[in-house]
Amino acid sequence: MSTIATLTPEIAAPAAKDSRITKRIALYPGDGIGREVTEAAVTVLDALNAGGGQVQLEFTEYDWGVDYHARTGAVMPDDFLDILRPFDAVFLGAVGLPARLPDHITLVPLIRMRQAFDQYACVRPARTVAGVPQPLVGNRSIDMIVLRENSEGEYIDNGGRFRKGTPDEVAVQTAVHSRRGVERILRFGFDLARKRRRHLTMITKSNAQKYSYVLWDEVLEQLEPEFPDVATTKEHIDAAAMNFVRRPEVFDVVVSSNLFGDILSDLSGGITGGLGLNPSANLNPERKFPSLFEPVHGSAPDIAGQGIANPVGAILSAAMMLDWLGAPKDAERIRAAVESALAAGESTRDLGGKLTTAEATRAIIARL
Ligand code: GGG
Repeated sequence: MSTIATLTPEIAAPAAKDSRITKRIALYPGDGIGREVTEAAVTVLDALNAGGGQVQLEFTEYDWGVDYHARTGAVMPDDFLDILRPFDAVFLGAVGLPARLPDHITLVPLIRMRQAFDQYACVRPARTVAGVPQPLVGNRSIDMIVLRENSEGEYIDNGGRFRKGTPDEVAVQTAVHSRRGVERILRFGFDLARKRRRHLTMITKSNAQKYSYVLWDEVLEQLEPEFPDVATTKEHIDAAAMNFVRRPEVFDVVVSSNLFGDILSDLSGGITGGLGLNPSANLNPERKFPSLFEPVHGSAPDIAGQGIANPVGAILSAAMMLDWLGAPKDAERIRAAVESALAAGESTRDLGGKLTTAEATRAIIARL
């Protein structure tokens, strides 16, 4: 069984040259278990800082989300993008508490951030971890990255509702796939594949969506000669969903549109043992804007406030952030500590363990 010790060195920047350079991080814990797992990730980062990590981290926390909405009438301030722009990175927990506010309202800052900061490459690794059972697929060796186009596609805010509330109501929501957008995410995918097993699978539904996904097919075909050392496969989303379960070990880099990547990355978490494990990075590869790091999971209102949320997805997202900020050794220390704790069965209930969020976090810190 493979380990997670080298989960995402693919996105690592060269190590920071100046010793202990300071990086400013905006913390947006959000709602539900987002707050609990963010606290866990910051506790781990503080422990690294205290022991003299490669970079010094300075956190500023923003209390945006459902409670902020209850106080102010908005989920976040109007100028939230201006507030975030100067930071080196943004670290998010989770958003949404549908019993108190519709999810399409709480999700707005996340989607706007990804688009305004051109975080077009959403990197979502999923890998088998020693000590973690895989109830959905049995003991399979999985090591894939779901690379989600994150700036356009189905998440563009373009549409409307007509004859609202009448039996004749019609809702229209348009997806936008630009040649530039498709090309840059595929190039990013090819580059990632070159650092891994040199296989790229592109997921579309080009048999049924004959404009948008046929464009994806054509752009892939156009790029293939530039990357002769990378093997490519095309799959439709329905077949890919089945193959993630049937033969997950064949996938290396999986590139897809915004919506399909969102769905497939949850599934990739499920097959490796649970979504609580999975980290993600929303990257602006040109580094003109801050990138955003968050666990793949949501706010899990059913277990929020009980202190039992799995902190691993958030802690591994913090490791991805360190990779991106030029502290790959610190990132590796975190991944090794997580791996060692999980292998020893020191995990939360969702993974079959007995630990609380705080205990699981302490177990990881003890192994740093
Ligand atoms: N951890 C981030 C979070 O709260 N995700 C919930 C969610 O539904 N996100 C939608 C998306 O990633 O597009």
